[in-house]
Amino acid sequence: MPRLVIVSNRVALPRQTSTGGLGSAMHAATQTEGGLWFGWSGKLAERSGASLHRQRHGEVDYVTIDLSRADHDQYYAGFANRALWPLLHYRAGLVEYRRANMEGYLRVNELFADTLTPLLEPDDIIWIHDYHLIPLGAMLRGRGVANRIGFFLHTPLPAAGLLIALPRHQELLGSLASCDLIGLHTDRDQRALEDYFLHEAQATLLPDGRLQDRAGARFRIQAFPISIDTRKVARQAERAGRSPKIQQLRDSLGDRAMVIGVDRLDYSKGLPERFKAYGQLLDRNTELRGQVSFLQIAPHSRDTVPEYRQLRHQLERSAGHINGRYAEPDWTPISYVNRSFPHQLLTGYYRVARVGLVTPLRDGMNLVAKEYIACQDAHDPGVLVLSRFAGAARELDSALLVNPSDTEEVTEALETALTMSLKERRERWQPMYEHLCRYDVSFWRNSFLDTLRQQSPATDQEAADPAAATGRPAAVGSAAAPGPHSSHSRLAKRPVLPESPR
Ligand code: ADQ
Repeated sequence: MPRLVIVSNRVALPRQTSTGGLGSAMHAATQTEGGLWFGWSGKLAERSGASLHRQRHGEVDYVTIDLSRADHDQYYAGFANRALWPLLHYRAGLVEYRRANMEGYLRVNELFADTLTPLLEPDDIIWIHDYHLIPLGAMLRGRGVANRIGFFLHTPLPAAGLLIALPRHQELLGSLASCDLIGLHTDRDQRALEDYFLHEAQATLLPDGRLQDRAGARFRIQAFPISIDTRKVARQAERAGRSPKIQQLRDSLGDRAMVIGVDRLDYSKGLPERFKAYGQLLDRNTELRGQVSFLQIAPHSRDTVPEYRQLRHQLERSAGHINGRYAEPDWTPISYVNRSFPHQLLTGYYRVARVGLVTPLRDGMNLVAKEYIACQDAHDPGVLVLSRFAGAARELDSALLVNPSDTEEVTEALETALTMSLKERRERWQPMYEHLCRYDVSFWRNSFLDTLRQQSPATDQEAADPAAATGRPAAVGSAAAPGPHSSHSRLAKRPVLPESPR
């Protein structure tokens, strides 16, 4: 079995409390597959990549490098999080593009490619993750890596009309063509990327559904909705539900219904709008005062980015305002907690909550929505209120679907959820739970990797002239190996991205 090599900005070490969707999902994925996981250590050092940190846990080797302050600021905080993240979440107004940041982004991707290449074996399957590492596949090809390369984008992908606002977009997004397979969460994202390649990058559609760019590189774009380890999460929730901590929470709630929100603190998650909708609920439905408690868990993320600090202050003010206005000596309307929790405990909170409130303005998928469904008690399930603009809404369609910007609609959905009959709650929950049991994280991982393995580098016709048709260079460490993998690549010869100053 070929080794799986995962590459992502951050590496989620086992036993670390991960508060990110990618970490949660990949953690579940590596547990069965094993392999190598490479990325940034999350630490800063005098010089980027000066040493490799290696750890082995079970079947997985974790290899990380540190970054210098300048690289961190330009690659991570600057370009990835202040240009790409807002753009990919349809927030063109928040995009801050600086040339130096893009150079830093390319420089760190080059460093990842330089560091990873000697660690690769000829049969490895490489799976690159997320917007931090868009050009990495092309940079690996440029170093002679001929292995299968897959890329998965964890964010949404907006329409081409928005993507072209990014300076040098063709260079950046066009470099994805060096990967054999590009995965996105939904068919809408898939269509948007295909449309971008066909209309902005002069790619052509091949009869087998793949695309071919102007340099002859062939690649497939396909939707693979990410998911969770549904049955495991359900078991955790059942156990957690019986734990003393959760029992304590139930006791403190008494007859009150709990509404729960769990998100990284991020402007894409629609938290100000969510707080507003909850405030409106208490304002207009006086009977619910004292009868409902809202627990919003939102650990800080990306604190070095000013927009995130502003959001933090805005939410502190808003929660303070709601509590100041409606609280009673024996009732706090909103508990706003900025901490991470062990996942097991979190599943217990989901199980206790009568309503899961998941209202991002845009979200690639949103695993919290799926976790909330997995954690419910089949005899007495809660209700999911879910944004139409989360990828998860395309699967969890018996949730109460809302437009998060229409705070009145969210308020109404909350009222409906809090008063919904047991019969309707069960009818809505059951099909969503069954869907998630079938399409879980293993299904996601297997379907992506199976599709990647099937991406034949050469069709019969290509086999006659593999170098021209596939754009594949020789496999790393197997220069003498015959077959399609030993052909030379145009992508390898032609620098896909300009050399960035180091
Ligand atoms: P995120 O934006 O991080 O993920 P999400 O998909 O909801 O969002 O995943 C969050 C994960 O972190 C969940 O597993 C949740 O349980 C966990 N988590 C959140 N807060 C926590 C806390 N306080 N303590 C412990 N755990 C916490 C990105 C994209 C999403 C996409 C995922 C996966 O933005 O759209 O669904 O990647 O692709």
